[in-house]
Amino acid sequence: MSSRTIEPQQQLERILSLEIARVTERAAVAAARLRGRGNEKDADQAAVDAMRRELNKLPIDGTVVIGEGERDEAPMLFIGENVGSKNGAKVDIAVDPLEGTTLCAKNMPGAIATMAMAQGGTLLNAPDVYMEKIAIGPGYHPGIVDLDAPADENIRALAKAKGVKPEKITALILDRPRHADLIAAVRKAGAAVAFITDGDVAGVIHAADPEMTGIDVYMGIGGAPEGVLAAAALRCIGGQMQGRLVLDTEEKRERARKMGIMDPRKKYAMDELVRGDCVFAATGVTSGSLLEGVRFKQDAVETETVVMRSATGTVRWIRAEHRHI
Ligand code: VTB
Repeated sequence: MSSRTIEPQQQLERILSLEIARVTERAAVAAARLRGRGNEKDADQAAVDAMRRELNKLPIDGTVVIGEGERDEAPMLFIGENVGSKNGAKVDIAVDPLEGTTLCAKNMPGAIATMAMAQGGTLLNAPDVYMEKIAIGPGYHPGIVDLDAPADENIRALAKAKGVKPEKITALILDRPRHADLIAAVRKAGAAVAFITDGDVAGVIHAADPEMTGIDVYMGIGGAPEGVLAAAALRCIGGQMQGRLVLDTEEKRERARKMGIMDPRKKYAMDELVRGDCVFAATGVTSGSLLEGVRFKQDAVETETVVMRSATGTVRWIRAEHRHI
């Protein structure tokens, strides 16, 4: 570990990288109280309320660029909402207070509370539409997989770069009917498919550590907000990702235009989804392969959080015991 000189501008971000853990912890605990109740809306609302309360305590002048929806349909943490104490650095905020509302409502593995923060104006302002995504972990030459290449070609290229047969490659894909052709192509190329029912922020993160997770590549169409959050995480831990918004109606293209997206077919590289240094945090709501869920004990509540920082690539796993929550 080398000693580094820390620029004043990085100092705040450095401190905030631990502060944001508190934000996702609070959201996770609030959502976890409603695990397994079959009520996605209430669990989401609880997470949103808790996250917003905590965010407003941070010494930042924050703008929500990825949030709960566009202003008129989301009462809180809407896109454009100003958060924080307002006397601090101008930052962009991406939030998903409860990523995997269904997972939480059904008490299934993998629900998380997550957020990312970056310098003002550096996170893609994406509307809540779908995004085509492909992501792989670190250690590969840039561009060895491409969103526009056929899936079988990507699998073969990845296998070759890894020095293995395609049979040794596993692609993680959201289990949706829209992915039938993709799944067939991946399998035809010889690779295996692992499914998730929800939660593709964690899905993309899995691709960054194939030795641990057995996942080599994340492929398919998920939410655009989740895409920006995943890109923030990947920017911290290393890897490659591309995304393209699915703007298949004039109404969606118009919404995107209002957010400054003029080319509806643009393929975004990871560093266009997140254009500068960022911090990312996620806390488990239900236990999954990335994080343990919230544990309610007799006199304490336990959480597990991962916090990442792109400036240094530091990844911290924080196991917290909360006694007054
Ligand atoms: C994915 C998944 C999310 O939305 O982004 C998915 O990661 C995409 O939407 O957890 P569909 O469910 O319509 O396929 C979520 O499931 C959140 O709603």
